[in-house]
Amino acid sequence: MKMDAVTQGRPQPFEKPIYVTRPFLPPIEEFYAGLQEIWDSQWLTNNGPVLQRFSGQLSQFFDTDNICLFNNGTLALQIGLQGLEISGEVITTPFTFVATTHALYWNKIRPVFVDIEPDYYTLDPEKVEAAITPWTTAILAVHVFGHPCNLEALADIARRHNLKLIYDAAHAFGVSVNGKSIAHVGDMSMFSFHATKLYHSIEGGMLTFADPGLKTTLNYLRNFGFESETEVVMPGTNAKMNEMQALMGALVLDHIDALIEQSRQISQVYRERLKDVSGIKFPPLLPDDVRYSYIYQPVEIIEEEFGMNRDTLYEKLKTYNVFSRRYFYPLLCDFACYKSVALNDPLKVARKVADRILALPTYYDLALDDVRRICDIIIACRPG
Ligand code: T4K
Repeated sequence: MKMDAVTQGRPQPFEKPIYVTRPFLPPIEEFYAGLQEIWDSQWLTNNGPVLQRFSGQLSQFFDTDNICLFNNGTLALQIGLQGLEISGEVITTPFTFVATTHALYWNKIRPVFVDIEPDYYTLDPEKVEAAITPWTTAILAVHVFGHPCNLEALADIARRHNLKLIYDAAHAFGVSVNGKSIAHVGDMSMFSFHATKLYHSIEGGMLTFADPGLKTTLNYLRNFGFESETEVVMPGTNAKMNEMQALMGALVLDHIDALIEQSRQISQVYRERLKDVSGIKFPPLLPDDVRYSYIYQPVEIIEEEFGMNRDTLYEKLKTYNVFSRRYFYPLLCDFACYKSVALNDPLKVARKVADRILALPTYYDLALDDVRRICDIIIACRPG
C-alpha cells in the first residue's frame, strides 16, 4: 500500500469544504456579453433566438436533428415517456437518482425494478428478460455514472419482445461508443444539464430520439400543446428552456473537451493513489471503444477489507471538510413512496453496491494536489 500520506504525517482537514461537485462557470465576461444580447432582444423565453442557436449547436455536437430541449432533465424524461405513449409496466433499475422512477410514476406507469451488473452498475440484461410480462411496454435503463449500459443485449431484448428502449442518459453527456455519441442508441435518451453535471446549462434537459416524427409532439408537450395562438392540439405542460439557460449551455459547450480532460486526470490520480489500498474498489476501466466523460468518481468501500464501512468513512471525511456523496443510496425501491412496489428480484447486486458506494469529489477546478490530499485523508481514516 502507498503510505506516503501517513509517513509524511497525518493529512490536515481542508480549510474550505470540498464538495462532491462544483459547477463549471465560464468566464463571466462571456456571460455578460450574452446577457447584453438578451437584454437587447428583450426575449427571455418561449423559443427565443439564443435557445434556437443553442439547439443548432447541440444538433451539431450530437450529429442529429432529433433533439428537443427542456428546462430540466426530469420533465424531459416525463414528457419523453408521454411522447412515446408508454404505459403499463416498465423495467428499470433501482440504482439511480429518484427522478428516473418519478418520471414513470408521474405517467402512471408501474416500475419493475431488476438487478444491476456488478462492474458498471447498469441494468443486468438477463434480469430484464426474466422480468418481462404481458404488461411490459418498455425498458428504462440508466447509463449510471456515465457508464454505457450493455447496449447490444438490451437492444436485442427490446427487439425480440417489441419493447421501447429508453435511456436515462442524465450522466452521459460527452460519452460515445465506437466513435458515435451514446445519444444514438435506443428509441430515446434523456440528458440532464443540471448545475451538478460535468456539462450544464444551470438547469436543463434534452431528449434525443430515433423517430423524427416525435419532434413535433415533444415540442407541443413542452409548450402547452400550442399550435397557434388559438389552437391547442394536446394537453401539454410548460417545460421550456429559457434564454439564460441556453446562454449558459452554449458557453459551457465550448469548454466540454477541457472539462472531460480535467476529470480524466482527476480520476487517474484517484486510481493511482488508491490502487493498493485494500477495501477500495474502482469500476474497471471502460473498454477502448468508449469515450468516457469521468463525470463521477464512484468507488466501493468493502468493509471487511477496508476495516470500516462506507457510512463511517463518509462521516469521517466530513470532519476533514470533504463532502463525498452516497450516490445512489438508498435504492429507489426502499424510499417510502416506492416501498409498496412489488419486487420479484432480490436485487442482490444493487443492494450490495448501494451499501458500499461512495462518490468522491471531482470537478473541473479541483486541483490534482487536492485530489492527492483527499486520497491521503481516506488512507488516514482507515483503521489500523
Ligand atoms: N436521472 C438521473 C440518473 C439523474 O442523476 C438526474 C439528476 C435526473 C435524472 C434528473 O435530472 P434533472 O431534473 O436534475 O436535470 C443532484 C442534482 O440536483 C441532480 O440533477 C442529479 N441528478 C443528482 C445526481 O444530483 P443533489 O441533491 O445531490 O444535489 P445537491 O444540491 O446536494 O448538490 C451536490 C453538491 O454540488 C453540493 O454539495 C454542492 C455542489 N453544488 C450544487 C449546486 C446545485 C454547487 O457547488 N453549486 C450548485 O449550484 O442532486
